[in-house]
Amino acid sequence: MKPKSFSRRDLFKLGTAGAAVQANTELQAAGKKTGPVCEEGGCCITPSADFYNVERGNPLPYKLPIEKQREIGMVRETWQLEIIADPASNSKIEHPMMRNDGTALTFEKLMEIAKTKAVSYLKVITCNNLADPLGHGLWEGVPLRDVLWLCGPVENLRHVWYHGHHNEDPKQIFKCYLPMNRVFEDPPGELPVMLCYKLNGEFLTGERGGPVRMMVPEAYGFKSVKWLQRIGFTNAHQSDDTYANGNNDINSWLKTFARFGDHLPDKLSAKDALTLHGNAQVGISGLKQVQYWVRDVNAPLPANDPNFTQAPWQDAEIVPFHGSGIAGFKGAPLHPAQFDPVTRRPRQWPMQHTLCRWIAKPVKLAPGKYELRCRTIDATGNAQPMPRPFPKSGKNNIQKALLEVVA
Ligand SMILES: Nc1nc2c(c(=O)[nH]1)N[C@H]1C(S)=C(S)[C@@H](COP(=O)(O)O)O[C@H]1N2
Ligand SMILES: [Mo]
Repeated sequence: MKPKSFSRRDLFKLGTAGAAVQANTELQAAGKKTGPVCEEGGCCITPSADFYNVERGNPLPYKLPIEKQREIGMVRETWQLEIIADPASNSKIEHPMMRNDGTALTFEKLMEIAKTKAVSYLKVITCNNLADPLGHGLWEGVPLRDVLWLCGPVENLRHVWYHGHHNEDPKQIFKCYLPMNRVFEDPPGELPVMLCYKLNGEFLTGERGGPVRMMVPEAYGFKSVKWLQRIGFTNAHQSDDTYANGNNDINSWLKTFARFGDHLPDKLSAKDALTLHGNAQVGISGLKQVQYWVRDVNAPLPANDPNFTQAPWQDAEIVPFHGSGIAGFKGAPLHPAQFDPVTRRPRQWPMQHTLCRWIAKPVKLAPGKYELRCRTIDATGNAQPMPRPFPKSGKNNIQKALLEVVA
């Protein structure tokens, strides 16, 4: 079966009925007006409330009465994080952080650690089951390892698992695993996994996963667990994420792909120029070029070429970074893997794990019907959807939009 592509407009129209059809019933995108918003600079910053939410929970913890939220630790004043050795494993740690003896990590203690350890980085959140990114911004937190070291890890440690608040209902748990090695060491140039408490300079809202959520820079959204409550050291050698149910490739890192922006016309006068534009997600393999292809529907399609590699693609421009997008983040502890500490500008643009803008030169088209497509070429030369076209490791199909040009 061909993977179905959902544009943002489709999502909006489908609402809850469509989400059920899509068999990804946790999708709660309906009711949101915008997704990733692009500013003048080449950097897109999505205001916290404009993200699309992908969330499980009945009731959703951040929608509970404030008294209840206080009781369950959904506000900063009462939030607590437990870090334990998994009782189902033989992991050894010397100083577990527990609620029942008052050693759990509080927000106050986290802020104390943040004074010397805080980092922030740009990152896009994308669900591996959805075609469009959910939002992009500057996230701030403390590297997870700096907190885990305080627990005195000793031996038999192959993974950590973690989960969020889930109404104490095992059926609602949202759980993820990370290899210990990924948490304790970042490959050169890579960003740390972090306990995240801010987005775009503001403390996380409950809707965005606050008081504290996990943030895994190179991973799809499901690894970035919201309403974080408990972490366990385990000697398990396999990951058993909640998302493993549902045939998802839970080890996938972010793919590179282009999408058309909002407000793409489906009808246009031949007198008016068409300016194609959109976002590109920069995955693990980087981004070299964004391209587009305008095809008259009556022109023959290239034969035996499902990824249209032989089509007359044209280059669009990747909008350079101007810095306006992070103008409000003056005090942010920008991570040196992404930002030059002196100039406070990105070391390169576009950057891995982020969203950038692209724009094409205006074109005038004769009356007729057209198919519009866009694609990326990654930094290693692979044209989308290669090298990993498999949808359960993240959707990177080539997007198609229809346009009618009238006289
Ligand atoms: N506790 C919890 N965390 C969660 C989820 C969830 O349902 N519960 N959904 C995950 C999934 S599948 C995605 S794609 C991202 C979406 O993040 P967002 O809602 O901030 O856009 O959150 C992840 N974290
Ligand atoms: Mo997701």
